[in-house]
Amino acid sequence: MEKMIRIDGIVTAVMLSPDARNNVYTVVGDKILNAKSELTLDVGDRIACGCRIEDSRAELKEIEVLGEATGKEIEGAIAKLAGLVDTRANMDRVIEAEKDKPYLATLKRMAGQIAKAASDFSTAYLAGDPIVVRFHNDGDGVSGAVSLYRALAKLQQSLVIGERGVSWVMQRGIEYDSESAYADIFEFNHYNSVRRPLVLTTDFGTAPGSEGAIIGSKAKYDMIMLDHHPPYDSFPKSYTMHYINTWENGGDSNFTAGVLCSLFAESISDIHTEDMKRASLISDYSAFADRTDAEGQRLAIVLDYLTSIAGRRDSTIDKLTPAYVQSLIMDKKKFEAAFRYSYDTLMDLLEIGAKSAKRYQSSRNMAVFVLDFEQLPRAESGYPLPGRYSSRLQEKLEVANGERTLLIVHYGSYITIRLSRAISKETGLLKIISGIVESSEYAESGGGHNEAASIKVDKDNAKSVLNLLLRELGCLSHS
Ligand SMILES: [Mn+2]
Repeated sequence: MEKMIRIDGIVTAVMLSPDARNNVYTVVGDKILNAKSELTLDVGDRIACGCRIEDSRAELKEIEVLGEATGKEIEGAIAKLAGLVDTRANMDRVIEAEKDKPYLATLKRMAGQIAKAASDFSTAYLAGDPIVVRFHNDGDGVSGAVSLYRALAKLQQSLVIGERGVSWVMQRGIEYDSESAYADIFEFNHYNSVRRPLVLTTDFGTAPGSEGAIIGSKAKYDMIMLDHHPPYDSFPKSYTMHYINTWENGGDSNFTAGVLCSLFAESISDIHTEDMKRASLISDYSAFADRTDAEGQRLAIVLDYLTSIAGRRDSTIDKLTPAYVQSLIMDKKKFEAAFRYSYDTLMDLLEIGAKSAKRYQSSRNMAVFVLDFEQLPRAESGYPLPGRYSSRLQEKLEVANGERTLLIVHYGSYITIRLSRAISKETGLLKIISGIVESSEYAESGGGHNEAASIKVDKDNAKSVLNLLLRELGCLSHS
């Protein structure tokens, strides 16, 4: 269906194309549209024109350039956009809907901050500001991204004519490092806009390795960071536009980034995100997770699988986007196939792992298991990744051997350790690890938390560090 509308407005952004005829302009006036143009326009132009709309495509016609918009006129147009999405009212609705959740108190403390950040984000979306969204490459990271994708799709549908682009990037690793910043600046070079570009991160970034890039961002673009990893005093959050962390609001890591980003998304649009919240809690081993929720378990396994294989050699998924995940969820047959493959692979490998792990008796009255991850038969796809596999295997071993169970998995230059909450305090894993890193020349670094941590070792001398660790855990000989 083709139709023609009239619009008077300001060109607030342009997504540049090698062929200028394919540039996409964002025009903000009594309507908001993203359209190609038969004339090359400049950001800040005030125009009156027609717009031909066909399906999701739009093109500006019969353009009259009325002059350059003043700073005041631009400000006025942007202020109007900010009034279109009432994130505070949406947040009130969210709080009501979440009133039985165990994390309600933390949510209430963050509500104002989330609503403000969501308002700035939706305004940026409507104004055509260049946007990059980076999500951590696990079930928790991608679930938040899917919720945000749903919120933007709804915003687009109700307020915007012609689609605008958002760049979605799956982040390997926990740092917003200089490589990420460089890629974002490169992406922003494809745009001109009256306002600053924006980067949103979810489920990573609170780390010393992010500091340089975050401080550097201040001169060029804005950042919104959503995280649930423990913050520390010298973290340069004042360089971001919004830094929202559950730990700073009476919560901890059990309040997942997937839940946080879903709440953020719901304060932009009235959408359903319950499935994503539940999957994120399960996938991140949150104490708030309902592990009897079969649908949530299935989704968590598939999200974990997709984020494990995407972008790897021989992978069928080159670049994982929330649009892809959403379409997979909607396609029952394809979802079932992905679930079957990932579930069967995982169960087989857990079975083998549980059988081949060596069991040690410890003087600390616990069962200690050691597994060489590289002994497992594994697919080229790289699924499952060793860290997440270790968490799953620990769960399985706890079921069979009780809560006083500890698991060590080693592969290449890493030794990773998992243990139950029941014995984490008395074990003091982080203290043991820092002692080892100090005393052994083969242990390079270590960290994590008291239920899950790892040591980076010299690959050729991993055995020596492993033996040191076993001795610290009170294991002398294996039974
Ligand atoms: Mn997480």
